[in-house]
Amino acid sequence: MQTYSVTPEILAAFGLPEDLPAASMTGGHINDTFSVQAPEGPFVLQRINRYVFPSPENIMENVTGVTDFLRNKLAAAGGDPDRGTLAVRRTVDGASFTKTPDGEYWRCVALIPGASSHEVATSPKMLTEAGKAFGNFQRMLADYPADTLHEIIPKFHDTPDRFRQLREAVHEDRAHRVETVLKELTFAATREPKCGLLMDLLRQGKLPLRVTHNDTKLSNILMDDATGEAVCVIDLDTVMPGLTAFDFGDSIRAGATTAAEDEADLSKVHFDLSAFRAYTEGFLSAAGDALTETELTTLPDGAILMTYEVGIRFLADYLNGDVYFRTAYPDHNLVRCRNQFKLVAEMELPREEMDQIIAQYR
Ligand code: GN1
Ligand code: MG
Repeated sequence: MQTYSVTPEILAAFGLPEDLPAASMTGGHINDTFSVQAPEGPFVLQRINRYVFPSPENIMENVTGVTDFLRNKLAAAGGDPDRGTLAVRRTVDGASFTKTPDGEYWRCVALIPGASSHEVATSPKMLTEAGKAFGNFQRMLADYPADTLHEIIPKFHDTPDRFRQLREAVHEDRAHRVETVLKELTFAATREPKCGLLMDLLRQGKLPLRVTHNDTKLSNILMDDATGEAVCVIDLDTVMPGLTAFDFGDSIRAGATTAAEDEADLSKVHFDLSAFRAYTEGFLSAAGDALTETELTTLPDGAILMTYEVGIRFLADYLNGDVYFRTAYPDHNLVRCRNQFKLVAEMELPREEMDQIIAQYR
């Protein structure tokens, strides 16, 4: 796999000293991320993955549009725009990204000091804070002009279409791995008949389209190191019109679990109902009033479907030869798939309990 590094030209483009050493930051599965310490403060530099995002220009238009909007709202409410949302640094020419001679796109945001992201929740409070952060994010963007947003990845959370892509990957069997995943394919196929629930309700006009984040995993929130409170929602690449159940569901997938997304020992991977409760409390306290009855009742469906969906995406990428998600070892995507399917199986059981929790906090 090709590796990329921060060059003096990239630093110069953003008006930063050309000799700053860059440290690699790990975490995301898609972009390449580095931090630098400039005399005026710390910054994050990121190469946008062009395989996943064919139009980085459109991403940056969305990201600057949304962050400028949030900055104004936060300032008007007496908040701190530099902590409440990302500050996109412009290049010396005033652009929101720079393009290197080899055609790669790089962007730069100010690093928010004293705050970190977390792969796994270490306390219920962390999840309540995460819920508040994404609930607020959705509420603050409720009057964002949605028609000005580019649809960055069409059908991003269209689960039936993701299943179609899995079927295509099976058919092509590019990495010659189909024989080794028959059990996983059966698990996926058994649930396919029900995977269109949210898209069907959307098509029937029973669920409203909102401006959503679409990648609401716990690690896409910065938490204050001192107070444990949520500071800021990050990774705005997939902000697009979407459903509340996508954002709620993807957070439950990533937060209401007892292990990391790529834990290979499945005996450690469990759906954690108390974590579901903690997140729901935070999310509904921030976004609850604005949600319709059908949105509220489909939140648990969102949790199951987002977990199923990313599971089949990991599986499809495994079959395609690991071309989309960054992997650290040959079976990494398969391990992630099995981990997510284990969660799906456990999430399908306590439906009544989930409904009760939602009823309690709405
Ligand atoms: C990717 O960018 P990152 O690593 O936060 C993916 C999400 C998946 C997630 C699984 C653009 O998110 O959809 O849920 O991995 N983002 C994209 O960890 O495909
Ligand atoms: Mg991302």
